[in-house]
Amino acid sequence: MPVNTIRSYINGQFVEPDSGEWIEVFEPATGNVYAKVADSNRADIDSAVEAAKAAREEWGNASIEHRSTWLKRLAAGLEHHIDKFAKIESKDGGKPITLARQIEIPRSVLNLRFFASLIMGSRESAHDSPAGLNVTLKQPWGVGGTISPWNLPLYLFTWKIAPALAAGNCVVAKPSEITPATAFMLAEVCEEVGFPKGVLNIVQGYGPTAGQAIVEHPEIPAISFTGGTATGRQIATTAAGSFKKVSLELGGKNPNVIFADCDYEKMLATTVRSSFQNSGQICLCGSRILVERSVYDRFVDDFVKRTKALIVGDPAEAATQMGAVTSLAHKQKILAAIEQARADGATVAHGGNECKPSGRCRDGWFVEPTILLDANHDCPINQQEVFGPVVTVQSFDNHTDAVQLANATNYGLSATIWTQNINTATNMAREIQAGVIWVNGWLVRDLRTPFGGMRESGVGREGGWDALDFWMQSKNVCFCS
Ligand code: TXE
Repeated sequence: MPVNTIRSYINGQFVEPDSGEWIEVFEPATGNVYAKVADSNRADIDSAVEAAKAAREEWGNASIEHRSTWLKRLAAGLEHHIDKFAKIESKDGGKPITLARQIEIPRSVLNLRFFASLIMGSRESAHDSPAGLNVTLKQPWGVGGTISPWNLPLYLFTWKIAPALAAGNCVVAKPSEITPATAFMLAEVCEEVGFPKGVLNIVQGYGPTAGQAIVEHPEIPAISFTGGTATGRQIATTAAGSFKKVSLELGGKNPNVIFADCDYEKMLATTVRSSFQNSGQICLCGSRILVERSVYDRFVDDFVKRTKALIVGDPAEAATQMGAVTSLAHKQKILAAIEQARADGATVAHGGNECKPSGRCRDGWFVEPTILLDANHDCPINQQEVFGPVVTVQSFDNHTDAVQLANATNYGLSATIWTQNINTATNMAREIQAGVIWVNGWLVRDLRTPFGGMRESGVGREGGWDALDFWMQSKNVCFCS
């Protein structure tokens, strides 16, 4: 599977872009171009929609066993190449190979298997009354559009296509132009296993061209998007005009609330992960750490020590714990956010600069894991998503204070609460405005649970039945007495 010319996959064929143009693909750890990806336009999206329309009847009307079996075959094909996928995911996104191999690619396999299994338990409902018998059918939309980001490329790509396909839709899927490689490799797996043509079409390209063409296409009634809040707003606005159904999973500025009575060791180890895993480029990272005043000094000392010990460097090395950030533009955005925070009065307890690992990564895009103190709760560093290895630490005095700080942004994706007091945990969980809350842990995911944000963190929920429901529309049939 050499990855250097990344074409789109439409109707079971690898195709060159209509424009004849290509986009450079960089390896973030070295700053070098290593591949080119198709710069697709509206004509390519039109072809993909035509292919999906031609396949939708057979796929949508097929038995659930049929669809489930194909998804499981795709999962098995992906699993067979798991090491290659992990290697390329690490190269494409700058993430540690261990993270790709142990978490992200296995989770991509699981996404396909999970929805292949869940659909087998699907059920429709009936309501009987003297006036008639109502049967509610769940039918696929036909053609679905998915648009996924660069931070967890295959993980989020499969998280979207799996429920859409399981529910009986044919899909036009656009991965991020920044990390297109593993979606392309999945297309190769489709070919290898003989996945039905036209059911999954993967169109590569930029957001404002290929992505926007998906959102505007009159024959795509439902769209699932994960990405930045500004892009989500634009998609929602465009889609509203034609009453499309949208699922939007957007940014976060998640609080990590630490009470003095917590299991300190577990909290400390987890907080290092929830701050810096994947260089902080996970929408669920806890970027605002709120600490009860009585343990604030102790926490800052210990947290800085643990963060200093993180191994930052070549993502291809098994020991590396933090790799590069995903693009040069993103590195500059992160560094600018740190500079702004300094100007706003924040002090740097650790990091704050780009870093230059030696050897092959000396020109790569790396940012030190950064801990900022003394930043006011309403300044940009505590209000805007940085999406990099940057956290702030603030203190609070009591429960009320903690809730106020936790809710003091426009986001509402996730939160973590560290305490051994069940009443504190229960009340905080009730009062914090976030769609996903962990008590004494982080990133513990059960795929059956609803996943998504409140406020500017999104619209709708993914995961389990919520995802399958999104990809189907209800039709009630009344057999009148
Ligand atoms: O994401 P975009 P960007 C946040 C994070 C980051 C910021 C910007 O804060 O710094 O967003 O990142 C496609 N119509 N998150 O600009 O643009 C694009 O091609 C249709 C949080 O890189 O949102 C890609 O496939 N599609 C986040 C996808 O949208 C469009 C993950 C995401 O890119 C489009 C990523 C358009 N007009 C960034 N414009 C999370 N929630 O996990 C772009 N795209």
